[in-house]
Amino acid sequence: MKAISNPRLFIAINPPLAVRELLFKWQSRLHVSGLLVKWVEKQNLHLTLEFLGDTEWEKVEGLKEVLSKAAGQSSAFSLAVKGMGTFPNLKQPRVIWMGLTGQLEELTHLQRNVRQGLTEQGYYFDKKPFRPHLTLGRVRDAAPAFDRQLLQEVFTSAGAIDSPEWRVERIDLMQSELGRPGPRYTVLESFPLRT
Ligand code: 2AM
Repeated sequence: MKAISNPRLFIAINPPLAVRELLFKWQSRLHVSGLLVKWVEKQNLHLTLEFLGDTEWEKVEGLKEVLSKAAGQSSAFSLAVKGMGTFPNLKQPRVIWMGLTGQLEELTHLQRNVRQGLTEQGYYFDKKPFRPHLTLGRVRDAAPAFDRQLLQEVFTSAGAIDSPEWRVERIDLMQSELGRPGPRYTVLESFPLRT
């Protein structure tokens, strides 16, 4: 039975377990940084293409059509994890993320197709450029005591890694249910890219 309240939705690329294991290892290198971080759980690590937020159930079928079309207009591509950083900056880190390398143009093309399809359906997004990343954690309290040098060192070594590529062959419409101890993400439907 469908829940009555509006689902909170986003569109994501979910990397395979081997990639999530790698991200998890990098998370653990920052555990001694002194930052108080809510780390993203291993099963939840993902790349967000678009965040939709609360969406009426009645709109979900239309949304699926848009996503199916956008995915079908994009070819499968390869990505690998590389680099680490913080939003908005290293001085006041709020989000700790890992970056990507590989076929980034294809990724950007896919994200543009998704956004365009959604915009045509009346969804609105702010104009911030797409900065593909995999969020590792969100800083709860940027205590002045955190070890910025350690952070910088870990970021530098993450910039030099040679991680295995994975093939992105689908995008997922995700539901996020907020709760304690953290959010629960469910794949509502997957949409294959052109292979
Ligand atoms: P992220 O990709 O930087 O982690 C699900 O909540 C996902 O949607 C998160 O991973 C999050 O960002 C992304 N997102 C983007 N805008 C958001 C917002 N206003 N509220 C919550 N999540 C948002």
